[in-house]
Amino acid sequence: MNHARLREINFDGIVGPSHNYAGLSLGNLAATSHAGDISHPRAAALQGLAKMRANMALGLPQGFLLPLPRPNESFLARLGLTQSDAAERENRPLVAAAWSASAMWTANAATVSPAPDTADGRCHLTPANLATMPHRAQEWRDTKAQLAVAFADDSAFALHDAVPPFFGDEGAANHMRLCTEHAAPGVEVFVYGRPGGAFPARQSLQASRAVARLHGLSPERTIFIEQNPAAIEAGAFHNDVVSVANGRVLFTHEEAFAEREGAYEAIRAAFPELQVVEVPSSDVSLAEAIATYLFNAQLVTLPDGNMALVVPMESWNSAAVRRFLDRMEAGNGPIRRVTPVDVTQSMANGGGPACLRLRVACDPATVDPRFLLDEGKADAIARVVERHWPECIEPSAVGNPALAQQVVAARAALLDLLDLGDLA
Ligand code: SUG
Repeated sequence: MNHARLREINFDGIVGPSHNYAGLSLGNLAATSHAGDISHPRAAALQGLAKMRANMALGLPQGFLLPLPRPNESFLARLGLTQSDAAERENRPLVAAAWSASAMWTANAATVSPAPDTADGRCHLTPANLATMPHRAQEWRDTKAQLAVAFADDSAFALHDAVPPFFGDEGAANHMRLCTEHAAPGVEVFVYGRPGGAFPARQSLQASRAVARLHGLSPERTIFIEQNPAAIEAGAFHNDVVSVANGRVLFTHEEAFAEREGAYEAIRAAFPELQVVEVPSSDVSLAEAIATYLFNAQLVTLPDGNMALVVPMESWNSAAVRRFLDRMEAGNGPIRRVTPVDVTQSMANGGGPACLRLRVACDPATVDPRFLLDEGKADAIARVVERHWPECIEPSAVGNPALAQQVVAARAALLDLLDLGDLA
């Protein structure tokens, strides 16, 4: 099979009109510390679009995925609730779950194994069951429906069901791929958490193994490594909060993995070309890395072959992180360029630049073009967002029928614009 046309496309989640701060994710310190804040869905969606445009300006292909239908009435109905039950304090988190715009973090939409890695030579996608958090566990069927439209070409793609929910799976956020080039077979690294700590370990080893089997990955090029329990304890609820990979490079915090040396050795044994760019705790503490989301950056290969790191403003504005980044840019390592982006609305819920995108290495011609972005489409989406997305949402407004109507109408206007009414 000839994979010469493969390119990495980042599919960013368009931030949905119900974006709010309900504090639903135990162990996600940003989200729990912003619980009850007033959110700004319109600004959030425009920040997301600006990030997509900045990546296109770097010469990178860009796609997007849609917000899921919210509020999710059938989720509430199955719990014996209606919107007005938000008035009762104990029901509020469940009603807020039905309103959550959490599908914006498409790094949790699915695990993706590009065609050169799989037994049948197709790109395999498994939607993540997101079983650990109730507000996220409702996502995967609608996500799958959307992936089925975007990647409908079954000579190029294979789309699976999520793995059964007793095995928590968080998708690409706990998965990394190393390769010399996209067209060549890569080494896929699954990072799981050991349960039993103060915060949930969302990714189970069983789920990672199931995804690897479903995708037909070769055992010699598949690695399972354990996340450092201390990192989960410190708020790294996904591995992509403490490390990111691209091409031959693993950019990681010193404390990301349970057995640091063992992890590097295992990867190197399967992928001798590995280049580790490790940030020592003495330069950036684990707490600072998590607070600033330095590793929740997009590590991308530019058209000239150099790598750039797209970091959140919170990293850029941290003195310790900035010192490290300045040194890295001036050095002779593989990452020579750093660009900051403002995604503060998403960051306040624990979602940085890397959470907002799902990487799919594929032939762009095999993707439904309705999911691919260009400047004209970005302008048109921005106009719909400016016109329909709520300016702000107060926590007490979650459950409000008029706001619910606005949220439903806003998504419908977006689907209409993009000719994606089949996903209504
Ligand atoms: O699952 N936050 C998301 C953030 C996901 C970040 N994704 C990656 N690291 N890839 C989560 O914890 C907060 C929603 C709220 O509390 O209202 C939330 O779901």
